[in-house]
Amino acid sequence: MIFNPEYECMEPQARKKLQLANLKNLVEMVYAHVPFYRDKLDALGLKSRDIHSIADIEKLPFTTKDDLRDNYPHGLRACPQDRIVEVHMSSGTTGKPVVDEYTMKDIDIWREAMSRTLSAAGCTRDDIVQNCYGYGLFTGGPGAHYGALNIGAEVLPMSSGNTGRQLMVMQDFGSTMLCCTPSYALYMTEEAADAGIDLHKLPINKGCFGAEPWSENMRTEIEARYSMKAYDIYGLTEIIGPGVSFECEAQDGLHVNEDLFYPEVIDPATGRVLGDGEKGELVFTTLTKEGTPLLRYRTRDITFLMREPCSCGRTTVRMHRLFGRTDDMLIIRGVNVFPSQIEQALIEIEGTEPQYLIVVNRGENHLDEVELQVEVKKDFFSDETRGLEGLRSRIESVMKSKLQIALKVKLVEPRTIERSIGKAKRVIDNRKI
Ligand code: DLL
Repeated sequence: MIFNPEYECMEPQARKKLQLANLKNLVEMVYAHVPFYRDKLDALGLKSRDIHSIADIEKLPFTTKDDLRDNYPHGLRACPQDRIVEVHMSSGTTGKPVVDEYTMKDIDIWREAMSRTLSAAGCTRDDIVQNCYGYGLFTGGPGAHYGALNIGAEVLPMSSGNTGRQLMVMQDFGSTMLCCTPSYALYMTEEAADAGIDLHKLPINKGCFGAEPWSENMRTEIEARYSMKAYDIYGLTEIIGPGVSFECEAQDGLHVNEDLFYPEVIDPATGRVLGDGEKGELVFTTLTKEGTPLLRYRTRDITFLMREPCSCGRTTVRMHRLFGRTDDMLIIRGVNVFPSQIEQALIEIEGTEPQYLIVVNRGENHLDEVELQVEVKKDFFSDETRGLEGLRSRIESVMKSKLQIALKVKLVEPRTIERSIGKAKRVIDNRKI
């Protein structure tokens, strides 16, 4: 179902006009209220009157994740604090998270974007939506919640984890739609099999899965194990959360809510804007946001844009499902983990060398498993086993508290991890997705 045909099926020229008007407003607003942007625009000698067409967006400066961190927590806010009604965050390299601050209008934008997203997957007011994205600072839970409420569906705000209870509720309440990470959706099928629950007999028939990379193979598995249609949904905290783009029934690329979030794809090395079909780094400009609006935010996600008409009737540009990221961020069970965070934590632990290797596997239960191999200092290694065991569990608990994920630590002898004269290889990602 198309939630908002007026905007989703808009004639492309009319949409361009709307985007241009909103872009000019945006430039004016950030110039007036965000010193960071005022300085950048002044350095380029740019004002909103210099924007004559949407293509002129190329004149504007990029915003990077580092810019967000440097301006943590409120430096990019474009309105007074008393207009902010909600805040979300996601973790990052230096321990400082990236922050999105929402006004009530921003929440309305998000609700609209997620209503379109869930509707495209077939959600209506008759549905019972089991929302197992995490609720809290993570955007997944609240984003799906707002969208489902707005459609008039019944929401089960489960949050993530407690699989036994998830399965009980799924049976007892007759959930018809599932929202969670794709790896968790698969994990639940294993637990269901162990508990003798036949998912095919349950009313669940569709799901919106995202927040981490997944593949067509994984979609096929999910669809078969639940007897459902599985849709890809994309988003990121900095731009709004989930709902930036979504699949429709054609499942042929993700429709971008481009009246709200203007997409470009650039060459990550040069910053040059690439043409449709050319693979590069995805960049978004928030055209209508008020709390923390962003100009040309570099997502580090890799994809290309498609403008061929879609059989669903929406006229919005589509992005191919993600190919990966330009940086080294790992997404482990939906949580963003940077190798440098691990490095930083290790430096603080006595007895270890800052030499490590992260090995990521997707276990038989479809959940990501991380083994962290850590080199132990020479004098420490000759110590008795009890000391080593203590060190191992200390590292595990430090990592758990810093990264919010559990990983297995394996202590290795000094100088066993391969050295490199160029970039060190810190990650072996064996996940076949
Ligand atoms: O993961 C928002 C979200 C919640 C999206 C629920 C979909 C569903 P962050 O935690 O800020 O926000 O992480 C954003 O996750 O830049 C991508 O690298 C990755 N990502 C998000 N959706 C997908 C997807 C949420 N469908 C980062 N496929 C993004 C692959 C995805 N990667």
